[in-house]
Amino acid sequence: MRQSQLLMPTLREVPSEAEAASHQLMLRAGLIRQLAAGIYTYLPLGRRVLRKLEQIVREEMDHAGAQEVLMPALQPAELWQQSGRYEDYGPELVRLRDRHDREFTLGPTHEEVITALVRGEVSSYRQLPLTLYQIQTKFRDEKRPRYGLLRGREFLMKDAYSFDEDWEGLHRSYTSMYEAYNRIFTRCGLYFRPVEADAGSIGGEGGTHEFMALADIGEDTIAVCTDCSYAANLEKAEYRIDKRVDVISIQQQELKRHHTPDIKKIDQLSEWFGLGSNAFMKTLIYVADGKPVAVIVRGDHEVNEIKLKNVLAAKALELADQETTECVTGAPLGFAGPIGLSMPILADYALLAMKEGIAGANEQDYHVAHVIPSVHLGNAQAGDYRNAVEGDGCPRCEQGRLTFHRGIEVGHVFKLGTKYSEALNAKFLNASGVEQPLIMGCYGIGVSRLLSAVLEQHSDSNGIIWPKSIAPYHVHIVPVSSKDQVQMDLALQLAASLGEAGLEVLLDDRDERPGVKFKDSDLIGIPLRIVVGKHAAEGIVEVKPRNELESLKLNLEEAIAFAKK
Ligand code: 9G3
Repeated sequence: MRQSQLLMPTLREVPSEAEAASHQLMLRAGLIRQLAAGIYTYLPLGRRVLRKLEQIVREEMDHAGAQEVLMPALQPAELWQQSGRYEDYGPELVRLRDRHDREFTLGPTHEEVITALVRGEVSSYRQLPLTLYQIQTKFRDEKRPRYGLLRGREFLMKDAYSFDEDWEGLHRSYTSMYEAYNRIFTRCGLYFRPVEADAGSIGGEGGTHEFMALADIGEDTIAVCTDCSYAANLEKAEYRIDKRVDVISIQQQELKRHHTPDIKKIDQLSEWFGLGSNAFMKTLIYVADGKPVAVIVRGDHEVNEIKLKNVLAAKALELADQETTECVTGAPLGFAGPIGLSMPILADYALLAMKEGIAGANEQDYHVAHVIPSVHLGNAQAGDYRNAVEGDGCPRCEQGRLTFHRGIEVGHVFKLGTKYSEALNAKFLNASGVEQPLIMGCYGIGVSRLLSAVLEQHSDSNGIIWPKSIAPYHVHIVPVSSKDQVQMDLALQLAASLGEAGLEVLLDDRDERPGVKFKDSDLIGIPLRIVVGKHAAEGIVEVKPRNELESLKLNLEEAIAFAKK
């Protein structure tokens, strides 16, 4: 490809609106341009990379026995009403009306559509197992689209759906997809970890894993064991419940009220009492499906609202506002405590392991000391309601400790069970002639997000360093002077030979100063650069891999051999 003809508008400056490194690189290297917030056009270079990512996904899906389909983006609202999800989503679900005023959604995902399709085509166990997938544009009207393709409102997803006659079959389909995901992300040159995750809104009965690309910009936090293979999204991460009781320095005595004027936060309390944050009991009032509930964790821990929501099996869960808190505890925020509450009390294991602690007195400007869990919290529902913290013991092995990493979720696999097949009446006749609901799994990869994740991990101060498997071109031929006929002839000869060898070549035939050419070459990150300069007359070129500092002086056939290798 001649670069003088390629639409690749590189930018010298870093665009101010781009915060993430990958977003800056995609704009500067001319891979994408924004049409509207969270909505992008892929320019030729970006499209070439996206197509290679799709191709890797396609090859591994086909290798795993999945069959490719393509479903519509426009989905009748009736399907979402049948699955009961139409009301579950707010403004994030794009809704529209057609010319006959019938309601549709622009699909954020396709459980309903694929289940309705299979309902009509599969009726016997002989047709199972069946896994169908598509690579298609999804619409989710994110409140705060950001970081370029990392969180867009229109994005490319590979979504697959498996159908089995029983849970053993689902386990096999799930395992097959899980292994395919490991191959896909490895082939893309991504540093990633599969982690145990929370099923979230999609529901489903049996387990789910997320594939996390390790990157500081990642919105997710994952807990990884130092010793064993345990890894989990912080939303779900467990830890070894130590039996030891945390002894704090104050002796056991009767409850003692302390006047704590306007002292509400743990750090204020810690200073006021001269004790560590783990000496306090933090009481938070939530409203779960309209009912107040008190959650108590140790002062140095945070409530994990996903765990809380799962334990309560609540559809709606939010922190009580000031007014509600005052109404149900008798005190404003910051003075709530476990003693004297007339609502369910959920106490975290680590809090119950405290010998005693200081808690709010349910009275403005007062706290109470010497609260003893075994004495004052006997009626509390013990559980795991907190986020793991770094250094917690691993829940799976004896010695390991949890370390935290930031991650970008690039894949998510779910065991759905019968949630959608029952809601949409997708059944089959089993071997005994009995009608059963199909057992489903669903499996997603954010293909456009994957492009960003790769860029977060593969760049240096000069620009992109593409993994060879997904680079837009394999070789970048850069004649130092496009006006020099000797150089151009050699460059064109080299381009032709490499093209015949099946390599994808970009030739910088622009009439630009060498410095500009080399800066652009580093920026767009094609794996191998071949400079045709002053030694062209002797047939010598300079070959330099993008991720190495030194270049090699080689003759033409050596350069071609090097490029092929
Ligand atoms: C919606 C909206 C946003 C959503 C969903 C539905 C996420 C929704 C979860 C999934 C689960 C899996 C198949 C591929 C893998 C992921 N955001 N999810 O269901 F209406 Cl607005 O999409 N779907």
